[in-house]
Amino acid sequence: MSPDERKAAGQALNVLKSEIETAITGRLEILKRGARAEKLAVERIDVTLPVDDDEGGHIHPISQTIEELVQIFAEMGFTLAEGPEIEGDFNNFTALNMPPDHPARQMHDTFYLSPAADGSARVLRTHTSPVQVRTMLSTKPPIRIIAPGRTYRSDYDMTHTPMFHQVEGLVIDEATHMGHLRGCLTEFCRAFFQVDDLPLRFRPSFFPFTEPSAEVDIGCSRKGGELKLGNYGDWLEILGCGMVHPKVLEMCGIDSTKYQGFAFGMGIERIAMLKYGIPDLRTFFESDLRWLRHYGFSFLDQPSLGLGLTR
Ligand code: 2NL
Repeated sequence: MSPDERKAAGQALNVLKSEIETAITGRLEILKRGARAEKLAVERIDVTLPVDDDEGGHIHPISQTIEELVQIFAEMGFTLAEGPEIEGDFNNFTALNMPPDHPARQMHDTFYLSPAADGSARVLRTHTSPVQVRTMLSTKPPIRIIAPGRTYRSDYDMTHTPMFHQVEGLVIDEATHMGHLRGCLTEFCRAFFQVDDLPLRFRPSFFPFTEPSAEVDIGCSRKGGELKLGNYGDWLEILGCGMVHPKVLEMCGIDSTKYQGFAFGMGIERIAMLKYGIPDLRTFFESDLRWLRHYGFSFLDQPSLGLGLTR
């Protein structure tokens, strides 16, 4: 083309190019809008449809109780910690001030598994303490954790099942003391059992992993054969606790001259039975659908046990 022809053709081609671009952009926009409308139509949920939660599944009382516990402690600043159900001898016993010949080991009715490759014993954890041991070994204080989960002991009668649930808590800082322990557990028990003036009584006790140690009772009444929680003069044991033993801190890599803290443990079935009036422990694990429909919770039920803290 001559330079003049080239100029005219170039201009015409540029116009054509921008027309094509506009057409493509316009078409793309229409296609996108169409795809979005189609996606929305497919994903549409009719929230006005009735939910039949009587025929469907239910939340097991243990799951509900764990969710409630976690919510209450989370509002107090605790973090959820979990660990394996198969544990080593060190994490389950030795680190908790129970050396191989310690008499307390026999009381645990431990399920032993085949030993690990290095010959050390492997067990089904007899409490959730090894979760705290793992946390202390892997993180620096301050520590504030709550560890709910399955635990195992070779025991089966009216009040024992070989698998049961426990929740333990651990707080480690430079100046954590028994006053903090008392306040924390009082707040928890009142929020969990929903009794504002629930009294707590701390009785001296013994655990190899805490010093001093205490067992905690909550106020109750047994008048007329009916158990009621509150300030009625009678007492019911509910949990164990204490200041973490310096030997436990040292075995878990924490300087016991700089740090101290408290720990506590309780049985989840026990507090669930108390709160929800479930009379027989063994029914928890029978998978009886009538029992589950009666004591189970709707998936629409949110644990609503906040402490009402505004912080
Ligand atoms: C109970 C008593 C308790 C603990 C558990 C604990 C854990 C670590 C260090 C020190 Cl890692 N203590 N746990 C302490 C006192 C009592 O449980 O009656 N449980 C059902």
